[in-house]
Amino acid sequence: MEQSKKEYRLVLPVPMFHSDYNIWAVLKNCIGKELSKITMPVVFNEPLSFLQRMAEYMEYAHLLRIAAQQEDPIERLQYVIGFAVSALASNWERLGKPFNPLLGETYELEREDFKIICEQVSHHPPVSAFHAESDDWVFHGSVHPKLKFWGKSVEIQPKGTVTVEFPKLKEAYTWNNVTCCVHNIIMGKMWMEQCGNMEIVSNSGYKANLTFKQARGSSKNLHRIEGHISDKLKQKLFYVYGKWTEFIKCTEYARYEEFIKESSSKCGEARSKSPNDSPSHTSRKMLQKFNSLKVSTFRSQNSTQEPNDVDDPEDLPKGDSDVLPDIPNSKTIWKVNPRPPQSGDYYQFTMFAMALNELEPGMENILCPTDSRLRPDIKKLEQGDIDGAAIEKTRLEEKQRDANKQRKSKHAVQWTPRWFVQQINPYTQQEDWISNGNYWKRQYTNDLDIF
Ligand code: CLR
Repeated sequence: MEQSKKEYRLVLPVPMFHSDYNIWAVLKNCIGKELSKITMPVVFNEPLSFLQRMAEYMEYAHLLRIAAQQEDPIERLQYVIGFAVSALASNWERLGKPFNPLLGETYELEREDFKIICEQVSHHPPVSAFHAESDDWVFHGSVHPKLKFWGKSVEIQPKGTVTVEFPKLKEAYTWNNVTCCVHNIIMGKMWMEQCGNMEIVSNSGYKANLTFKQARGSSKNLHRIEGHISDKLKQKLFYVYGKWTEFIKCTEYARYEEFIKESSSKCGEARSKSPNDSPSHTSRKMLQKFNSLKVSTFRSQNSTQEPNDVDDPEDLPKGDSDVLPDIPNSKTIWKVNPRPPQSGDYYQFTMFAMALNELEPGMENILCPTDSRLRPDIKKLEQGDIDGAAIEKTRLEEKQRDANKQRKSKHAVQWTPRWFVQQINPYTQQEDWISNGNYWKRQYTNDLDIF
């Protein structure tokens, strides 16, 4: 055990209040609204700001260190894929709404191997920018969550790109975030999936294409990801597969093709022979498993289950399969940390999330006064004071509205973010928010009073 290892809190001060309010009663008045304009009763909130949710991308930051240590750019890309996918894992079962950050709100997090700073750079539309760094990598980007209502579900598109740079290697990787779908917002049990394509592009010439599959009513594809790594000539080099909730593995593309071919031919052979005793039984079974993951039992890792009590087959993944397919000779790039046992009473938080709002000893004196940890409404919810949180939330929102009104008057100073500037990202050639490098100088003033 390293002695210098800091210890962080393992739970929140009090367990959450389990409400059975119907979210639809609130949401039906919000159709067509921007995410930042949806005001929901605090019982639907989790005691974190969206900026702190951005910091959750960093739970598996060690993968970037491993990536930087690789000599082969293809292996580096594998770990960047691992990092990009792992960044989404904490979203599993997290259905509480984080607090909308106030304009100018910041959040910093320093851990053994990295530090990150996030700032709410725009309120309408809501844009959160972040910049994380360590000795051998930089990770930055911005997120503008766009909401779309689709009847029984809501789709959240996190617009914006993210970039990982390895300055010493002069390499950079950029990708887009996939869409997050929240189902059963009218009735039944809400659940979430991540869907769409993620393209991780590197200036090394290699590229990864990943598909986050939609469950579409069966557990077969629930949370599954599949994709490949290709080179400049579009040759597929590696096959990548897994679940954003659990793990990601890869194997040489040729091996994957071999596996598929072998399994299907053995499958054919087996059909003519006795089905159970043939030597190909195992690989045939594997292929079956691989091609159609069967529903067996609900995953037992956590107390909460994937919904099974809705009556519309469109919205009914029968549960997560607990058997996972495996292709021989695969390399595991990333595996999820198990949720803490008390997670179900604490907003389904991961261990990493539990400590995000912790005011560590000595922090009060150095923290930027706009830090999310100092938000009174979040603090109150964290302490289980729902009414107090609601009052504070309303007060902060009114305060923000007044400040905006003042800025709109002719002679007032216009709003400019303090820690980020809007610039063209050299790797994507698109407008992006880039850190001005000043935050960690820790010269904060009290001129922005948002709480
Ligand atoms: C998913 C990962 C992306 C960034 C991102 C953007 C918006 C987030 C979403 C993530 C997770 C789910 C989320 C959403 C905003 C609101 C929604 C927190 C982090 C919650 C579940 C609230 C749902 C309530 C609706 C029914 C209005 O990279």
